[in-house]
Amino acid sequence: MEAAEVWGARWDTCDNPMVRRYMDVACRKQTLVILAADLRTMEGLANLIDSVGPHIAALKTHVDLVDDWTAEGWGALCEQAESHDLIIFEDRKFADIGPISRGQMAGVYDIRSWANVVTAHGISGPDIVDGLCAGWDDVGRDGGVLLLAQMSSRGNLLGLQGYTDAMVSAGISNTGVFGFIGNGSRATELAQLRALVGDKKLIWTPGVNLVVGDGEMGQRYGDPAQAILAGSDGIIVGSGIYKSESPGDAAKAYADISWKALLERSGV
Ligand code: S5P
Repeated sequence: MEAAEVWGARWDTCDNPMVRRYMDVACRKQTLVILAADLRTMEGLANLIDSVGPHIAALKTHVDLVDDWTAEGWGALCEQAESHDLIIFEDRKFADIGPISRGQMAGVYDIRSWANVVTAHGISGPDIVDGLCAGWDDVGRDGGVLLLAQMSSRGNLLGLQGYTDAMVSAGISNTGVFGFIGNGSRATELAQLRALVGDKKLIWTPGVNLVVGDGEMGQRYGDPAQAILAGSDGIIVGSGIYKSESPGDAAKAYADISWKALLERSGV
Protein backbone atom coordinates (compact mmCIF):
# COMPACT_ATOMS: atom_id res chain seq x y z
CA MET A 1 0.00 0.00 0.00
CA GLU A 2 1.39 3.42 -1.00
CA ALA A 3 1.86 5.76 1.97
CA ALA A 4 0.62 8.74 -0.06
CA GLU A 5 -2.63 6.93 -0.70
CA VAL A 6 -3.46 5.92 2.86
CA TRP A 7 -2.38 9.20 4.44
CA GLY A 8 -4.19 11.35 1.89
CA ALA A 9 -3.61 15.11 2.01
CA ARG A 10 -1.47 14.82 5.13
CA TRP A 11 1.28 13.04 3.18
CA ASP A 12 1.91 16.17 1.09
CA THR A 13 0.93 18.87 3.55
CA CYS A 14 2.69 17.90 6.79
CA ASP A 15 5.89 19.91 6.99
CA ASN A 16 8.02 18.44 9.79
CA PRO A 17 10.89 16.22 8.51
CA MET A 18 10.06 13.36 10.88
CA VAL A 19 6.43 13.00 9.74
CA ARG A 20 7.02 11.12 6.49
CA ARG A 21 9.36 8.78 8.26
CA TYR A 22 6.57 7.92 10.69
CA MET A 23 4.03 7.58 7.89
CA ASP A 24 6.36 5.24 6.00
CA VAL A 25 7.05 3.07 9.03
CA ALA A 26 3.33 2.87 9.83
CA CYS A 27 2.59 1.70 6.27
CA ARG A 28 5.44 -0.78 6.12
CA LYS A 29 4.39 -2.38 9.39
CA GLN A 30 0.65 -1.72 9.01
CA THR A 31 0.27 -0.24 12.46
CA LEU A 32 -0.48 3.15 14.02
CA VAL A 33 0.45 1.96 17.50
CA ILE A 34 2.83 3.97 19.63
CA LEU A 35 3.81 1.86 22.61
CA ALA A 36 3.89 3.75 25.93
CA ALA A 37 6.66 1.64 27.45
CA ASP A 38 6.11 2.71 31.05
CA LEU A 39 8.22 0.01 32.69
CA ARG A 40 10.81 0.66 35.36
CA THR A 41 13.62 -1.73 34.52
CA MET A 42 15.93 -1.90 31.55
CA GLU A 43 15.43 -5.65 31.28
CA GLY A 44 11.65 -5.29 31.30
CA LEU A 45 11.88 -2.69 28.55
CA ALA A 46 14.21 -4.81 26.43
CA ASN A 47 11.91 -7.84 26.67
CA LEU A 48 8.84 -5.76 25.90
CA ILE A 49 10.42 -4.16 22.82
CA ASP A 50 11.34 -7.57 21.45
CA SER A 51 7.87 -9.02 21.96
CA VAL A 52 5.91 -6.08 20.48
CA GLY A 53 8.47 -4.56 18.08
CA PRO A 54 6.97 -5.98 14.85
CA HIS A 55 3.52 -4.56 15.67
CA ILE A 56 4.30 -0.97 16.66
CA ALA A 57 5.49 2.09 14.74
CA ALA A 58 6.99 4.11 17.57
CA LEU A 59 8.40 3.57 21.04
CA LYS A 60 7.36 6.15 23.65
CA THR A 61 9.60 6.36 26.69
CA HIS A 62 9.70 8.15 30.02
CA VAL A 63 13.44 7.98 30.48
CA ASP A 64 13.24 9.32 34.05
CA LEU A 65 10.94 6.48 35.11
CA VAL A 66 13.64 3.82 34.87
CA ASP A 67 15.21 2.72 38.19
CA ASP A 68 18.35 1.05 36.82
CA TRP A 69 19.05 3.47 33.94
CA THR A 70 22.58 3.69 32.55
CA ALA A 71 23.73 5.63 29.50
CA GLU A 72 25.31 2.54 28.00
CA GLY A 73 22.24 0.35 28.56
CA TRP A 74 19.99 3.04 27.12
CA GLY A 75 22.15 3.28 24.00
CA ALA A 76 21.74 -0.47 23.49
CA LEU A 77 17.97 -0.18 24.02
CA CYS A 78 17.74 2.54 21.37
CA GLU A 79 19.71 0.38 18.94
CA GLN A 80 17.29 -2.45 19.66
CA ALA A 81 14.36 -0.09 18.93
CA GLU A 82 15.99 1.03 15.70
CA SER A 83 16.49 -2.57 14.64
CA HIS A 84 12.69 -2.88 14.86
CA ASP A 85 12.32 0.20 12.64
CA LEU A 86 10.79 2.30 15.45
CA ILE A 87 10.55 6.06 15.83
CA ILE A 88 11.86 6.90 19.31
CA PHE A 89 9.65 9.29 21.21
CA GLU A 90 10.61 10.68 24.64
CA ASP A 91 7.49 11.90 26.38
CA ARG A 92 9.38 14.47 28.46
CA LYS A 93 6.62 17.12 28.43
CA PHE A 94 9.11 19.98 28.41
CA ALA A 95 7.55 23.25 29.59
CA ASP A 96 10.30 25.81 30.29
CA ILE A 97 11.56 28.82 28.35
CA GLY A 98 13.40 28.22 25.05
CA PRO A 99 17.05 28.34 26.24
CA ILE A 100 16.43 26.07 29.23
CA SER A 101 14.50 23.58 27.13
CA ARG A 102 17.45 23.52 24.72
CA GLY A 103 19.75 22.73 27.66
CA GLN A 104 17.38 20.06 28.98
CA MET A 105 17.70 18.24 25.66
CA ALA A 106 21.31 17.62 26.77
CA GLY A 107 22.05 16.92 30.46
CA VAL A 108 22.44 13.43 31.91
CA TYR A 109 19.88 11.81 29.61
CA ASP A 110 21.06 13.60 26.45
CA ILE A 111 17.60 13.24 24.90
CA ARG A 112 18.64 15.16 21.75
CA SER A 113 21.02 12.33 20.79
CA TRP A 114 18.48 9.52 20.68
CA ALA A 115 14.91 10.84 20.55
CA ASN A 116 13.26 11.58 17.18
CA VAL A 117 10.20 13.16 18.75
CA VAL A 118 9.50 14.79 22.14
CA THR A 119 6.43 16.25 23.83
CA ALA A 120 6.16 19.82 25.14
CA HIS A 121 3.58 21.97 26.84
CA GLY A 122 3.21 25.37 25.23
CA ILE A 123 2.36 27.09 28.51
CA SER A 124 5.60 29.14 28.45
CA GLY A 125 5.03 30.37 24.87
CA PRO A 126 5.84 29.19 21.34
CA ASP A 127 9.64 29.61 21.60
CA ILE A 128 9.92 26.31 23.41
CA VAL A 129 9.70 24.60 20.00
CA ASP A 130 12.67 26.56 18.69
CA GLY A 131 14.57 25.79 21.90
CA LEU A 132 14.02 22.05 21.50
CA CYS A 133 14.91 22.14 17.79
CA ALA A 134 18.10 24.05 18.68
CA GLY A 135 18.86 21.15 21.04
CA TRP A 136 18.73 18.68 18.14
CA ASP A 137 20.66 21.08 15.95
CA ASP A 138 23.46 21.17 18.57
CA VAL A 139 24.19 17.51 17.76
CA GLY A 140 23.45 17.73 14.03
CA ARG A 141 20.12 15.94 14.23
CA ASP A 142 16.53 16.67 13.24
CA GLY A 143 13.43 16.00 15.27
CA GLY A 144 9.82 16.94 15.84
CA VAL A 145 7.88 18.36 18.76
CA LEU A 146 4.42 17.19 19.76
CA LEU A 147 2.61 20.00 21.53
CA LEU A 148 -0.02 19.05 24.08
CA ALA A 149 -3.27 20.55 22.82
CA GLN A 150 -5.54 18.28 24.87
CA MET A 151 -4.98 15.68 27.59
CA SER A 152 -6.69 12.43 28.47
CA SER A 153 -6.74 12.88 32.26
CA ARG A 154 -9.85 14.15 33.98
CA GLY A 155 -9.90 17.75 35.16
CA ASN A 156 -6.85 18.78 33.13
CA LEU A 157 -6.55 22.53 32.55
CA LEU A 158 -5.96 22.25 28.80
CA GLY A 159 -9.72 21.96 28.58
CA LEU A 160 -10.19 25.54 29.80
CA GLN A 161 -11.80 27.73 27.21
CA GLY A 162 -9.41 28.91 24.52
CA TYR A 163 -6.34 26.83 25.49
CA THR A 164 -6.52 24.24 22.72
CA ASP A 165 -7.18 26.89 20.06
CA ALA A 166 -4.30 29.01 21.30
CA MET A 167 -1.95 26.01 21.30
CA VAL A 168 -2.86 25.08 17.74
CA SER A 169 -2.46 28.70 16.54
CA ALA A 170 0.94 28.90 18.24
CA GLY A 171 2.26 25.67 16.69
CA ILE A 172 0.61 25.23 13.34
CA SER A 173 3.08 27.27 11.27
CA ASN A 174 6.27 26.06 12.94
CA THR A 175 8.01 23.32 10.94
CA GLY A 176 9.58 22.07 14.19
CA VAL A 177 6.13 20.93 15.25
CA PHE A 178 5.53 17.28 14.33
CA GLY A 179 1.97 17.45 15.61
CA PHE A 180 -0.32 17.72 18.59
CA ILE A 181 -1.34 15.44 21.40
CA GLY A 182 -5.13 15.07 21.42
CA ASN A 183 -7.47 13.36 23.82
CA GLY A 184 -8.09 9.79 22.68
CA SER A 185 -10.70 9.25 25.36
CA ARG A 186 -13.23 11.65 23.82
CA ALA A 187 -13.81 11.24 20.06
CA THR A 188 -15.92 14.39 19.82
CA GLU A 189 -13.18 16.55 21.36
CA LEU A 190 -10.71 14.94 19.03
CA ALA A 191 -12.82 15.69 15.96
CA GLN A 192 -12.91 19.35 17.07
CA LEU A 193 -9.12 19.35 17.38
CA ARG A 194 -8.75 17.85 13.90
CA ALA A 195 -10.99 20.58 12.48
CA LEU A 196 -8.69 23.20 14.02
CA VAL A 197 -5.46 21.52 12.92
CA GLY A 198 -6.41 20.65 9.32
CA ASP A 199 -3.92 18.47 7.40
CA LYS A 200 -0.71 20.29 8.21
CA LYS A 201 0.14 18.40 11.40
CA LEU A 202 -0.35 14.95 12.84
CA ILE A 203 -2.38 14.19 15.95
CA TRP A 204 -1.34 11.41 18.31
CA THR A 205 -3.69 10.26 21.04
CA PRO A 206 -3.18 8.70 24.46
CA GLY A 207 -6.12 7.53 26.58
CA VAL A 208 -7.11 4.65 24.31
CA ASN A 209 -7.83 1.10 25.35
CA LEU A 210 -10.04 -1.75 24.18
CA VAL A 211 -11.68 -1.44 27.61
CA VAL A 212 -13.16 2.05 27.54
CA GLY A 213 -14.05 4.10 30.63
CA ASP A 214 -12.19 5.38 33.67
CA GLY A 215 -8.70 4.10 34.39
CA GLU A 216 -6.37 4.50 37.35
CA MET A 217 -5.91 7.89 39.04
CA GLY A 218 -7.95 10.03 36.69
CA GLN A 219 -6.87 8.45 33.39
CA ARG A 220 -9.75 8.02 30.91
CA TYR A 221 -9.95 5.63 27.96
CA GLY A 222 -11.74 5.72 24.63
CA ASP A 223 -11.97 3.28 21.75
CA PRO A 224 -8.90 3.11 19.46
CA ALA A 225 -10.80 2.83 16.16
CA GLN A 226 -13.07 5.75 17.09
CA ALA A 227 -10.01 7.85 17.83
CA ILE A 228 -8.54 7.21 14.38
CA LEU A 229 -11.85 7.79 12.62
CA ALA A 230 -12.13 11.10 14.53
CA GLY A 231 -8.73 12.21 13.19
CA SER A 232 -5.95 10.60 15.22
CA ASP A 233 -2.85 9.51 13.29
CA GLY A 234 -1.31 7.42 16.04
CA ILE A 235 -2.71 5.67 19.10
CA ILE A 236 -0.55 5.76 22.22
CA VAL A 237 -1.19 2.56 24.17
CA GLY A 238 0.54 1.65 27.41
CA SER A 239 -1.08 -0.60 29.98
CA GLY A 240 -3.44 -2.05 27.36
CA ILE A 241 -0.34 -3.74 25.95
CA TYR A 242 2.30 -4.12 28.65
CA LYS A 243 -0.14 -5.27 31.35
CA SER A 244 -1.71 -7.83 29.06
CA GLU A 245 -0.87 -11.53 29.54
CA SER A 246 0.58 -11.59 26.07
CA PRO A 247 1.91 -8.14 25.10
CA GLY A 248 2.83 -9.35 21.60
CA ASP A 249 -0.73 -10.51 20.88
CA ALA A 250 -2.23 -7.37 22.42
CA ALA A 251 0.05 -5.14 20.32
CA LYS A 252 -0.95 -7.07 17.21
CA ALA A 253 -4.66 -6.63 18.06
CA TYR A 254 -4.25 -2.84 18.49
CA ALA A 255 -2.17 -2.72 15.30
CA ASP A 256 -4.85 -4.49 13.25
CA ILE A 257 -7.61 -2.25 14.62
CA SER A 258 -5.58 0.90 13.95
CA TRP A 259 -4.63 -0.07 10.40
CA LYS A 260 -8.18 -1.09 9.51
CA ALA A 261 -9.51 2.23 10.85
CA LEU A 262 -6.94 4.19 8.82
CA LEU A 263 -7.94 2.35 5.64
CA GLU A 264 -11.60 3.01 6.42
CA ARG A 265 -10.89 6.72 7.01
CA SER A 266 -8.90 7.08 3.82
CA GLY A 267 -11.44 5.12 1.77
CA VAL A 268 -8.66 3.00 0.20
O1 S5P B 1 -2.88 13.48 28.00
C1 S5P B 1 -2.05 12.59 28.06
C2 S5P B 1 -0.80 12.72 27.43
C3 S5P B 1 0.08 11.65 27.46
S1 S5P B 1 1.51 11.78 26.52
N1 S5P B 1 -2.34 11.43 28.69
C4 S5P B 1 -1.46 10.37 28.76
O2 S5P B 1 -1.81 9.34 29.34
N2 S5P B 1 -0.21 10.49 28.17
C5 S5P B 1 0.79 9.39 28.24
O3 S5P B 1 0.25 8.25 27.59
C6 S5P B 1 1.14 8.95 29.67
O4 S5P B 1 2.29 9.64 30.11
C7 S5P B 1 1.37 7.44 29.54
O5 S5P B 1 2.72 7.18 29.22
C8 S5P B 1 0.54 7.03 28.32
C9 S5P B 1 -0.77 6.35 28.64
O6 S5P B 1 -0.58 5.11 29.21
P1 S5P B 1 -1.81 4.10 29.48
O7 S5P B 1 -1.17 3.00 30.31
O8 S5P B 1 -2.85 4.83 30.25
O9 S5P B 1 -2.27 3.60 28.14
